[in-house]
Amino acid sequence: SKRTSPFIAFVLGGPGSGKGTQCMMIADTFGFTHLSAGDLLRKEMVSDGENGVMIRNSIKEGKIVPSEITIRLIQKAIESSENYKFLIDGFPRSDENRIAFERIVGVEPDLVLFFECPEEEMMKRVLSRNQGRIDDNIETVKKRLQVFHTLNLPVVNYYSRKGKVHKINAVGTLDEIFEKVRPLFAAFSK
Ligand code: UP5
Ligand code: MG
Repeated sequence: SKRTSPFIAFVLGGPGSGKGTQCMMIADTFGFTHLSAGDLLRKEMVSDGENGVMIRNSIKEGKIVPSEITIRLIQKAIESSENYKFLIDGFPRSDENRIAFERIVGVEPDLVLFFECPEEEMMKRVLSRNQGRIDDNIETVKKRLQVFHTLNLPVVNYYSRKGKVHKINAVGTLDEIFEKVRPLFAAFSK
C-alpha cells in the first residue's frame, strides 16, 4: 500500500522506561525503522561535526539539544530510508521540539506510545545498564527525570488531548509489555 506521507509513531517515556527495548521488538515484528533521537545524537556527538561538543554537554547535563539539530538528523534518516514506517524514540521532548517538528517536517504522528514507569524503577534500570553512557550516573539521571516531568510530559498531555496517546504500563517482563504494545501495531500492519 502506498502512502504519500510516512507512518510515524512517537515513542515517549522517561529515562529507562524501556523505549529503546520495546522499539527493537516492534521494529522486528512489524517492519518499522527504529529511529532513536538519543542514538542519532550520540552518533553525531562522536562524529567530526561542528555540534559535537555542544551535544555532549547537553547530554551530560540531561538538557534538550536545540530542536533544529535533532530534527535535521531525524529528517535525514527518514529521507534516506526506503521504509515508510518509523518509530521515533525519545522525541519530541518538549513542546518546542514538537512545534519545530510540525513546522519543519510537516507531519503529525499517527500514534503516540507512552511508557509509564515509576521513577524508582527507571532510576534502577538506568543505573544498572552499564553501557558507558555519559548520562547514566545518579547526578545526570536526577536531571533527566526533572526534564522529563517539566518538559516531556506536556508533549504527552498535548497528544492525549488529541486522542493519540496509548499509555502502556512499563513494569513487567519485556514480553509482558510487548503483548500490550502488539495490538496497537497489528492494526496498522499489512
Ligand atoms: N529494561 C528495559 N525494559 C525492561 C523491563 N521491562 N524490565 C527490566 N528492565 C528493562 O531500557 C533501559 C534499561 O532497562 C536497559 O538496560 C534495558 O535492558 C532495561 P531502554 O529500553 O534503554 O530504555 P529507554 O527508555 O530507551 O531509556 P534511555 O535511557 O535511552 O532514555 P532517555 O530518554 O533518557 O535517553 P535518550 O537516549 O532518549 O536521550 C538521552 C539524552 O539525549 C537526553 O537526556 C537529552 O540530553 C538528549 N536528547 C535530546 O536532547 N533530544 C532528543 O530528541 C533526544 C535526546
Ligand atoms: Mg533509549
